[in-house]
Amino acid sequence: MAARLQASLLAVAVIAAAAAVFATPAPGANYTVGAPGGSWDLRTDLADWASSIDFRPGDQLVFSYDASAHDVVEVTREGYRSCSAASPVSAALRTGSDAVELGGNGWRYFICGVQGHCAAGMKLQVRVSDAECTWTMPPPAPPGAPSGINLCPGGPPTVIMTPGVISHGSGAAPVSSASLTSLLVTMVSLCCLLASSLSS
Ligand SMILES: [Cu+2]
Repeated sequence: MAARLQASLLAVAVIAAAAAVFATPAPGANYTVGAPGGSWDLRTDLADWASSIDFRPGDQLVFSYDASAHDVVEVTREGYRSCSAASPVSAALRTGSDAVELGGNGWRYFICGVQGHCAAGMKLQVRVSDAECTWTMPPPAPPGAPSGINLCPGGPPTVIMTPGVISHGSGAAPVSSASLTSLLVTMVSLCCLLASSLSS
């Protein structure tokens, strides 16, 4: 009986693990800046948008915007902080549909070069990392309490709050389906360990 329970738990774990693999964006994922709720414009909270995505090397940013109103300039960290396009990393993009490859690990910085737009919030910084994150799971927590900690090398720990709210240090963003799946896999794995220790 215990062995049968163990087998079915194992099956669930395998299915959950497979789901996690498919939920993880493949290398070379395309992300349209600000989508789906916003765009490369003056209204979208671009910092909030970027914080909801784990950018990987080989991913692509697509800036889709009104070319008569905006442009895209990749700048240095200093250019980003001072909203200056005077020393760009590369020539300004102006087609209204510009794709930018995200190469290796590190930070990339983009601003709108139109006077005043960067200062008004039209700026984007993204962290590109292939680092795998480590999940730690404390004992079951009551609703509203931390239910897990996501540790990524080079980044601050992300505390997962029940019932499914993710907190990135200061701001908060919805937990992604991939993160939820990771949680599920961890929980199922714990169940399997428990079942095997009970049956032995
Ligand atoms: Cu602009």
